[in-house]
Amino acid sequence: VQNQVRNRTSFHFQPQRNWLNDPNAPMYYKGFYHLFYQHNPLAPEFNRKIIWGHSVSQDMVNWIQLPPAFSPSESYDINSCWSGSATILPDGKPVILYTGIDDQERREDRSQVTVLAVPKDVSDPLLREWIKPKQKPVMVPPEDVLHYCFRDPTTAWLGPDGKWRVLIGAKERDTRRGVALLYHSTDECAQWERHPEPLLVAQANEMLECVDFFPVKLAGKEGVDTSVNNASVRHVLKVSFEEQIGGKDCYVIGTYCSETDRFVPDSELTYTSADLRYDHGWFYASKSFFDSAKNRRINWGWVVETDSREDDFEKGWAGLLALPRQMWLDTSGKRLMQWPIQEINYLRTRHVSFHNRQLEGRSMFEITGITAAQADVEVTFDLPVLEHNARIRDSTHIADAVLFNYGNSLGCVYGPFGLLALASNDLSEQTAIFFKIIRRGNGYSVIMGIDENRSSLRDNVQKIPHGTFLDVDPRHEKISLRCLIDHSIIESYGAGGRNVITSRVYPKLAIGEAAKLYAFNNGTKGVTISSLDAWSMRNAQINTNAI
Ligand code: DQQ
Repeated sequence: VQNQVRNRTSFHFQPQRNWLNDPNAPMYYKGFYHLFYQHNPLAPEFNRKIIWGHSVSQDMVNWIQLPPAFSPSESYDINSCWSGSATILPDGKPVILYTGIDDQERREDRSQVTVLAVPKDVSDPLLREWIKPKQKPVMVPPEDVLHYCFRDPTTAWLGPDGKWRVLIGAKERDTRRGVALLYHSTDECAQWERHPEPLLVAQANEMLECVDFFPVKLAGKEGVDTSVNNASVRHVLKVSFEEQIGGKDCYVIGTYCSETDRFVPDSELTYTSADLRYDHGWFYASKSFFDSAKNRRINWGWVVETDSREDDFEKGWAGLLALPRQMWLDTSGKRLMQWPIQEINYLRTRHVSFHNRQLEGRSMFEITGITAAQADVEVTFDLPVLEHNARIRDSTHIADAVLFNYGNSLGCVYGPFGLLALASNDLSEQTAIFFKIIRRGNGYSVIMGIDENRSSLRDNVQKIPHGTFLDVDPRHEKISLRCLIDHSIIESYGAGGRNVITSRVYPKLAIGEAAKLYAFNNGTKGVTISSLDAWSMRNAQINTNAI
């Protein structure tokens, strides 16, 4: 029943109704995963009284909705409770630091401050009630940063000197540079003192939103607690910066010295397409946490609606979270890997599978036997020996927009090939998740893209091609793809999670049982599907039950 509501998802996290944006303070506590989120409970749009929604789960797949954790109540947060993070103290008690918007009359005068919150009853595994124990904020914007650009405290970590550290994203008043300010606390997050040096100074006039900072192991998929720092880890610093359309979660990998509190990234953030990104589609304001129950680092990100405000009011909801993704360092050490947590597989039901099927040039076939609007698909493509062929395009002369546009690449040799998801009977609606091979320099590169252009017959929906270079060498590796299709969202993981693209689409015809799935090849050369496994996905219980 749930997914019959227009374009509503069936296994992605969202409140029952109205508005959601950033995920906040994910944590594991006494057998439960807790997830908080920026929420307007009154309408499917962002407003000036954002509260913290709160849900709990035992598997991060099915969620129970609890009463909101924080609402504006004090002079320091009366105009919204904005984003923040949780920290588990050594005695096991959690604390939360979040952003309060204070009580100044005029919007431009309002300050962003840091608020401390603690559970009322730590013996309650559901942490139903939270209190704000302080009469005043624990941090206010310093003189040299803009009072309206000082927000989103990270999870705190403990240094070898016994002091806690936390980062706040800010923008300098004079230079307008984005900075990640570092603070120290000697008393378990209740009082904070600014460290003279920011951990990161961005060479751009961008406010750094929702900064995240955490260690990753040099080898293996295991995660570590945020306070771990030794020779077996590196550190990741992620910033979210807004753009005209949507926003980007970009990151750098580097070395963090706890003694000097210096972070030396391997590369600089450039604020261009050269930066490492968690996701090349719609994915913003993400936040990770260490899951101590299963020793892994998990990241949650917000996926915005890209239909119109009118559509959101008609639907009665707006905003969802991408599936929780486990993150670890790639064996190259140069990027993170991401993969939906294994618990998502519990939703898999009806299964179809085949091996070694030829996908001729300019051909397509339907993948039947599953619910194509609600599916998990894993496919691996095997390429023929690449011939030196002048018609393999050379990317250096082509702008990104063309490069990643599937409609413009019909003349290619190797690709575009891939999946057509959420396709209508007459193919007037379809979303292509595709690969194509181009010649670049002396070698070959694989482009992974998603083209939303034909995803919906509706107007007033943003339809954008997304794409990136897939980090594989097509002469030596097969090309694998996993797509999680859920009515109005498609999450695509290339090469086992080296590159990810999340897309929003709002089909009018390709809904429910009418939606179809195809494998296609628009290139002139054939490719082989060495394996394809597709499953129908069950509905998850997402906040359908409230306590
Ligand atoms: N959303 C929050 C802010 C944050 C922004 C407000 C990022 O705290 O900077 O809802 O999406």
